[in-house]
Amino acid sequence: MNEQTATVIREEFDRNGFVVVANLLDDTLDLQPVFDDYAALLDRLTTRWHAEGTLPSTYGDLSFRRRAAAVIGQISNEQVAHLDISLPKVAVYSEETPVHTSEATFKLLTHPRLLDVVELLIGPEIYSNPIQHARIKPPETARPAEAPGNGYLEATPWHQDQGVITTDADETDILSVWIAVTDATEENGCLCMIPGSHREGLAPHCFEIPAKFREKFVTPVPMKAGSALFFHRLTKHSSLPNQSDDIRFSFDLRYSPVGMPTGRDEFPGFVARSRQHPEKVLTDHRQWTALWHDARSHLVSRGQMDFRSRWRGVNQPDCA
Ligand SMILES: O=C(O)CCC(=O)C(=O)O
Ligand SMILES: [Fe+2]
Repeated sequence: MNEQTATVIREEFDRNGFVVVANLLDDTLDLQPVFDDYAALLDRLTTRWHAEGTLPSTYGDLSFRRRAAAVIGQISNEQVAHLDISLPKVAVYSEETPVHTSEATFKLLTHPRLLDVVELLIGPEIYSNPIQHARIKPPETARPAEAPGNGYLEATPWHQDQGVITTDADETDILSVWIAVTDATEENGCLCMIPGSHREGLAPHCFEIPAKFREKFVTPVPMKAGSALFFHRLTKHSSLPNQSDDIRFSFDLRYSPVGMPTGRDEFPGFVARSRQHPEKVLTDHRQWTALWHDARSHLVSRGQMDFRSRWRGVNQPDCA
């Protein structure tokens, strides 16, 4: 990245609280392996769910995108968790609680061009923060009316990412990175941001940030596949419903400076880049998988979990 591009990215991020970097990832080299990985995962899952009787068909004759739309439209929240790159937040863990870690996704998380932009915004000591998700949003029309609500599949309410972490990490400079794996459009549920809202402090979160804390200009942020959106932990954002007939596939990742609280202590992160201690950088996706499996075993041994929202007991007048 040349100095001029770096300056433009930094200035836009400082001014608006977010910046889109187009063409960061390559269709063939970076995104296709992710599609292949998820196609194989979906194939394994549908075979199993069909055999177990929780899915009427394997939808095996459909393309990955059609198949994902048909399947994800009708499965339970517990089943959706099999597609995520984080453990779910649940009350009780078992060794079977799903988390999908693969070489393809690890390469995305540690992509040098992505980390170059992260370095520009939070410095060269970069920790891959475990607050991360893969979201394959099916068309709204593929979801039966009685389908259980699931935040990963629907329009996302207005929030700030700092509003969903634990308070011990409030001083951590957590950067959010949203990667478009398919094109994200206003029709299929792209993100919406409020420019400059990262300078307004943390707003109360009820079901979402109340309207009076976001009476500002809202910008939808359509993105081409392979682009990435970098945003501040205080930038107010939401996403639109998927009203197309195709999936909207994205990853949202977080990075924070090495050595700072991550805001989700129970889950594992890793050093993604370090100038001070290059020997501590994790480079093998199998080690990443092992970190999640170890964290899961630890959670199993802890018994009942209580992931309390920081907004429990929030000031009622703000939520009225
Ligand atoms: O992808 C979405 O719909 C919401 C993403 C989001 O809130 C985030 O990346 O922080
Ligand atoms: Fe968010």
